[in-house]
Amino acid sequence: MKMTSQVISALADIVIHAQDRAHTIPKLTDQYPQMSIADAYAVQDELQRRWVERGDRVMGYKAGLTSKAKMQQMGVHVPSFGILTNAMSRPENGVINIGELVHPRVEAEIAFILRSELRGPDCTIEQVIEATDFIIPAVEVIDSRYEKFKFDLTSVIADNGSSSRFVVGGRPRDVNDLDLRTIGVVIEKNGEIQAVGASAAVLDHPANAIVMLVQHLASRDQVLPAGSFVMTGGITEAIPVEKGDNVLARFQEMGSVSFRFV
Ligand code: OOG
Ligand code: MG
Repeated sequence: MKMTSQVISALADIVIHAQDRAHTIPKLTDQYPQMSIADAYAVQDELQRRWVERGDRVMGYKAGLTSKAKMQQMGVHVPSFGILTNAMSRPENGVINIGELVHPRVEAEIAFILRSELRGPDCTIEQVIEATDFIIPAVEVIDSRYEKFKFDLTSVIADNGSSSRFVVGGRPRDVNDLDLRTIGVVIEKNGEIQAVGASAAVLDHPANAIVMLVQHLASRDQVLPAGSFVMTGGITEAIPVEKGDNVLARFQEMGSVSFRFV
């Protein structure tokens, strides 16, 4: 049975409170085992409504759980999608206040900026490439609000895919100038290598994450608007961070992204 709008709204209250005050909550499916994926995306809609109401701007979307490393790390084997707002964005070479977060982890991702709209259940990778204005390196800071960073697909979707912060850096590149399957990435913490990977880890080609996102939006009668910023998912497993950590992600032929936790 579909959850009522009252229940969806109550769940959005719980999630937004945990996100804003940086505290953990039990998995929503502990209390609502019947919650469906559609219900979880309805909670996201409600989160978005509240963010816009308080003046935040939607910048685009994130795909998550799109690489085997991430799926294995989290024990969830289906990609999820979430909403990104300007309030989550932090400048390159800046600082992120760890006191505002629960148990953050960092992920190196390739982000796409779209020049034109994408729509429909039949969206192809060629259409994604055609619609892309440029790609740029990004580091996502994920921060599940669930205890011990443990969840199921439904719960993580309702928590907006663990989104908390993201930092864009490096240099923008034309999609036609690079082989998007072989972009190497190295994640360092305090000068020590934590993980290495190549972009094919994301669904063979990171643009496939956008194909899946467009299909997902089509199933909800939505489109991916022109100008959208989309993060395609962590290439390697996510790296836990602590106060004082310096994060540096180096992307082959795309420059690097760095910042510090204070
Ligand atoms: C879910 C979000 C995953 C990614 O890039 O795979 C994600 C999580 O692991 O908390 O953002
Ligand atoms: Mg991510």
